[in-house]
Amino acid sequence: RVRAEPVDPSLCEREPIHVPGAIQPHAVLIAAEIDGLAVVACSANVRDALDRDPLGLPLEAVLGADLAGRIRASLQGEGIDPGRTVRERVVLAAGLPVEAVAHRNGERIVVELELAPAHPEDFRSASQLDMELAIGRLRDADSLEGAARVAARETRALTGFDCVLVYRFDPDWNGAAIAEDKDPDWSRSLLGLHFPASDIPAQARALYTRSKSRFVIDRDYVPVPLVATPATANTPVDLTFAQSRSLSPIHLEYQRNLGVNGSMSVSILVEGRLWGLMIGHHRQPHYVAPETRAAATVLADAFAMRVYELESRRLWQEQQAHLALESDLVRELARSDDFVSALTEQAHTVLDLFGARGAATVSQDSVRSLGETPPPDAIRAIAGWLRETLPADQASYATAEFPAAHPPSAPFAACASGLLAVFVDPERRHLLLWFRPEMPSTVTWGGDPRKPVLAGSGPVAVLPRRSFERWVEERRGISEPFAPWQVAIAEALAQAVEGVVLRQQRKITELTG
Ligand code: BLA
Repeated sequence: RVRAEPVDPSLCEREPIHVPGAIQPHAVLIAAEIDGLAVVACSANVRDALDRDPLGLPLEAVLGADLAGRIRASLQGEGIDPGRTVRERVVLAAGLPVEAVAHRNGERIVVELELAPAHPEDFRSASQLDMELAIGRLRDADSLEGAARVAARETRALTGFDCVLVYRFDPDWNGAAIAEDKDPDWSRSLLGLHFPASDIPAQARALYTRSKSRFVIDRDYVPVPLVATPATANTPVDLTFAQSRSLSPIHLEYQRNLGVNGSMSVSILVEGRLWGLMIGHHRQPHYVAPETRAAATVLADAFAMRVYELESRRLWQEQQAHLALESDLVRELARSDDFVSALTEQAHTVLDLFGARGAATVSQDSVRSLGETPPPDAIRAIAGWLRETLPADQASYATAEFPAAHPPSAPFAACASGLLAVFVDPERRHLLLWFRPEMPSTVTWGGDPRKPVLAGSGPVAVLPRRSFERWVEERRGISEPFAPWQVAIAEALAQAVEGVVLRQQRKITELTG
């Protein structure tokens, strides 16, 4: 039934997960027009919560004048942010207590009525004190790793999942589980494993940047379709912000393969960018009460702020240290006629910059190198290649995969997988180079990342891979990347060097002329 060859992963990105046309069965959903508040769509299970068919009726008639009035007051009008919500516990005409959550999305108001489950797991919801303590512990954590461990532990204590992971995206949207807190009885561990970008495709990441959490109570639920009035049947209800949105069947299959039933993912947004996810896994169906779900997103937010603090502090310290080094070198340059000796023979040298393990200066054809670098001939060849290939208006070059860019340098991958180079003068006679070694990099993936997708038959056209066996990839010829601020410092230093070169030239002209 399943063909085993890989299928174009962009298939995954085409699934319109914001308009699945269905919700999870623990809720009832009603969508109304923003203007008249007439109900234009509802989930097929409305009778679980309401005593009448709401299609075509005004929201007042369905939810009562009080609740409809409050929804009108908060969500109607200009300039309301999409996703803004009104949340209330109400008793509907049918006599059932429900949690009502209404939000605005474009020209519609979406109301979700959540019924308490018949047999909720006995899980106490978080008190304010619990939250204060948890946030305090996050604040006390002094490293990113430490804060991630605290976040996983506190989120698990709060939500009761068998396992909570902190999942961090890399710049290419692959990700890794950087912290894990789990039930010791569950032998499976995903800590440290990497997963390819296609496991969480682009449209899902975009949705998770706008809407912060997803909870699945029971993976094997039967989705409840939405039904619409004939007039609106062609404009599907956008469920981007709906808590009961039915998740992609491909992803539910993925969770089946992972041995996960009840689940959660809460967005970790740092400076508006999706930095990672707080992922919850349960081997059984798992109900998390609405207020606890809200508390979990507050914790994820607190963690995100701590991440921002720790990362900015680390970056600031690193940059300060570099600026101090740079000004030492510039001071040496200012009192020198020979930029090579100013940069390579004093107390501080170019090798102290950028965590490089090798550095070199090229002045005309003469090479001076420090630390672990390719031999002088190879450096001359690199300089020649840079002179030829860099566009005239580009003074600097940085890569973390130099052997791929310049195959003749492949034999030197051990010391020169990363290269940062900057020209000193417009004529490109002189340049400065920094080398970074190959990362000692075996990446352990949770499954073979080259085979993410299988073509399926039946209702699901593509299927996620089925194996999460550790799959070790050896990466060759890749270094830690150079950061843009490091390139900027290299360029500034090259400008100071240009001053020395010009001074030197003037002296030579004076002497000879
Ligand atoms: C969504 N994929 C997701 C989500 C996670 C992952 C966390 C968020 C949804 C949720 O709340 O559960 C992936 N889960 C992981 C990873 C770990 C984990 C990496 O526990 C590791 C610790 N997925 C595939 C392939 C496709 C795919 C091949 O593997 C496409 C063909 C699709 N994943 C996919 C889609 C979604 C998704 C479409 C969106 C689900 C939704 O929100 O509707």
